[in-house]
Amino acid sequence: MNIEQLIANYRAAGQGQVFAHWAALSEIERTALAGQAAEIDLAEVDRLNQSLVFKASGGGANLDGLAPAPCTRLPANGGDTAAWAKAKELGETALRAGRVAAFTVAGGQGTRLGYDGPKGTFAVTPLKQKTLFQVFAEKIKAAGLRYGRPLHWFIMTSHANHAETEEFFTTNRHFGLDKGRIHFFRQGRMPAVTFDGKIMLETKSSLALSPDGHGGSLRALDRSGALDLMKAEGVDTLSYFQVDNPLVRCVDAAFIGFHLGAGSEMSSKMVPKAYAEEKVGHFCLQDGRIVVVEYSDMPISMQRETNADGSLRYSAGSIAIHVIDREFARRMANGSDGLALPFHRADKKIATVDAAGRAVKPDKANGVKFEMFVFDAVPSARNSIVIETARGDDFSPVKNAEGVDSPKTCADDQLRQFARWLKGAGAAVETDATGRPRCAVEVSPLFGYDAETFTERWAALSPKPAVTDGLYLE
Ligand code: UD2
Repeated sequence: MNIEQLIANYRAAGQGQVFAHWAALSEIERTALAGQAAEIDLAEVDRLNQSLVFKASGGGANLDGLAPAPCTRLPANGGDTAAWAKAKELGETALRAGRVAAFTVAGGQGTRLGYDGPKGTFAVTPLKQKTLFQVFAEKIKAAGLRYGRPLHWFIMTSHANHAETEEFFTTNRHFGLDKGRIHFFRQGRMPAVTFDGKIMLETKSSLALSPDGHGGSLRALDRSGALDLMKAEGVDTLSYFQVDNPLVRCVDAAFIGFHLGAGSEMSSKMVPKAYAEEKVGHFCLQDGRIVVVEYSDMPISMQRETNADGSLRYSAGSIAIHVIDREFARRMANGSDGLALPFHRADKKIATVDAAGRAVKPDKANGVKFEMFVFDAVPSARNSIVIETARGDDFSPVKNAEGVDSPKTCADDQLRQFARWLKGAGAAVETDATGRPRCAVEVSPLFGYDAETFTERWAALSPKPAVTDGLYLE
């Protein structure tokens, strides 16, 4: 499309302000701005303005007829031990057949942590200070060795962190993984709009663009050719997790087995919420379908509702770990069958320029960003299931610089896990009342990545090392 046509389209859509400083721009700046403007789907922006921005309710979640979702309990909490064993076997068969790939969403901006760099490059382990990416790489490598099939690993980045992420892997020689099996691709971007629906500029020659949310991963998998690559490689199942959670079992045979056994298109893990106000989504049932209601969308009174025994009624917390069927991702991505992820509105402080082109740093929200959430695909999935996992085995994210979900709480949770494995294998470990060992130890995922693999390796060690400060098992 030529530039005159592009500008005319923007004017016709009531978005001519995007080119307000055109006359003052250099040729290079004009090309950059036009390139970004051409990326935007103006009809989509208009639909979002009508449905989310101009509505006083801002498109809040539908809470009609919600009930807690059914879920498969852990054997320790009354689940069927034989069903778990069967699921594990089924998952292991799929892993041995090379049907499963790991998938990390790493496109977020990580503003809360205050870390300036791709979040996956943040150091998290207690002793060796391994980065999030290294922890995942070692878990993925260990699973490949155990099942005799190296896994493909898909990593979604953003425009802002793509190059730096790739470079980090190159510098670290892909942590010993086959680089031909690591696939980076960028997620899409959405423009921010003012409260009256006008697309905002970040500078005179650039739009205020931001990542389209982790839900953008489904579109990005499709657009980037990742789904076709998976098909060609015989991969039909994606093990999805977030970059901020080093405790996650990157591939979990039992979870994969439950998903495949149920003929599910998208399955989820849950942990019982630690307390009513915990900031996780809730698995609920609505019109016979499983849905996820984000914490910010569920009234606090509802989050505090209890059962007769005092336990939380909506206790199934979403920890953003899913198994996704490849062809389901494709259907959701291209909107066939009328399926498409909805956008959510987030009011934010957005750096912009004033009419004279001067930079403006607002001190309160001045615009709206649009994001898709991957869990909004759950209700569209056939036979969706939710299984329980133990928090200590799957979830301790790093989100904030201090307090809850911080580097400190995450390192402590890793230490507790290592101590549990050691104790379970018969080693003497001194711990405090919370199960945190008195000395700093670390277990490489290549030594053991769950209680079972750890116990096997520990049993084979002779002589066994004393559990003292600085013990590293690799
Ligand atoms: C998310 C879930 C919450 C709970 C929690 C568990 C939402 C809205 N809420 O909360 O219910 O499951 O996680 O930890 O998701 N990301 C991208 N691209 C984007 C935005 C995010 O890749 O455009 C990635 C990001 O890198 C991170 C993950 O998605 O790995 C989570 O993003 P977040 O920190 O915005 O989610 P949070 O903590 O609000």
